[in-house]
Amino acid sequence: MKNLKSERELSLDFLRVCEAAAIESAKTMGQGDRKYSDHVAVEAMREVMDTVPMRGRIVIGEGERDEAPMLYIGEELGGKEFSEDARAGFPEIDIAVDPLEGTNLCAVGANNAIAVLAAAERGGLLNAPDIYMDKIVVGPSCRGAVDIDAPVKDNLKNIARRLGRDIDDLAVICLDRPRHKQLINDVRSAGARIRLISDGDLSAGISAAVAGTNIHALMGIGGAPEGVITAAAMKCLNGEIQAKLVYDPERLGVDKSKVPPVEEVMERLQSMGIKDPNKIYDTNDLAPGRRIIFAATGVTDGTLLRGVRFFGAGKRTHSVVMTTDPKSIRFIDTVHVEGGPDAVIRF
Ligand code: VTB
Repeated sequence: MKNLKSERELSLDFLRVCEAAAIESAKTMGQGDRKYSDHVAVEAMREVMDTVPMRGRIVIGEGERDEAPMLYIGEELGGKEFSEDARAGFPEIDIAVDPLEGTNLCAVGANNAIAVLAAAERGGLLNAPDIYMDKIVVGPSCRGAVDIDAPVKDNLKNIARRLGRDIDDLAVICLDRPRHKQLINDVRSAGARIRLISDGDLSAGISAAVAGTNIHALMGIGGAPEGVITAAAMKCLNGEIQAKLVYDPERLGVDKSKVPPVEEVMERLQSMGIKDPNKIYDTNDLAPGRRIIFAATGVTDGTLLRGVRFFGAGKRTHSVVMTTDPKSIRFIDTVHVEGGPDAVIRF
């Protein structure tokens, strides 16, 4: 991004991108077809993304080129409808997308499905492999107080101290998976409360970094791509993520046949330039960009965002758009009016 002006303008372009994906997937809410919900979100996101005045490149997307027709890793997009000359002056942007985070949530109409993306200057977002990642996410007051390798109890003690409360006043959010049996036991025996969610550790991580959500930390293993997008949000919210890639089937609590062989994963990591598979990533490793844009729109109702509402004369979406430079967090309530000159807009 060449200057602040272009970044500010782009953040509103990315808002349109997320709104479009959220609206299309919200139309499929509760239909029980998560793949279809995802597909329409991807299509809508791609179509609008291509109109953004940028030279964009997908770094985290729907998969490798041969497995995903749209928003695949390495896809270049943006600047459609502009001349070659105009395009040459557009900023070069790296983009991480999750057009429908929580496909299952949307398919059953459960809370917290979102359409989300992060963008930065070239090289500003880690090109993470699509494998699992162990994460701990906390808000600004707890930055520097947690260590992903420390016992759960110690982290909770430190979080409680920083927040000026007892451990039993804390709530930890965590994906409800068999792989988290030990983690869940540890949180319980430390005395903290726990919120188990069926899906969506990205929006859960963001909630942990926003005061007033009644969630004080996210812990556990989810997707690595979601970890990078969470890190981009943390840069805007002053929160912290620490993370480690997870490739060991034993830690995942799954049968070896369910995940690619460790040697294969290692080769892939090597080819992606990841030398140490056991590295502890912090917020800046995952999202090193200095000028980051994060945008998300609610698909179903959630902790931070309302879901898409449909009414006779149009649709209403609720989004958050955050930038690091200047640091701003905008909650945006958009009414998409379609009902002609007599449409009534409600407060
Ligand atoms: C993770 C998590 C996501 O899917 O990728 C999860 O980061 C998949 O985990 O937020 P499982 O393979 O254990 O189901 C989400 O929950 C939603 O896409």
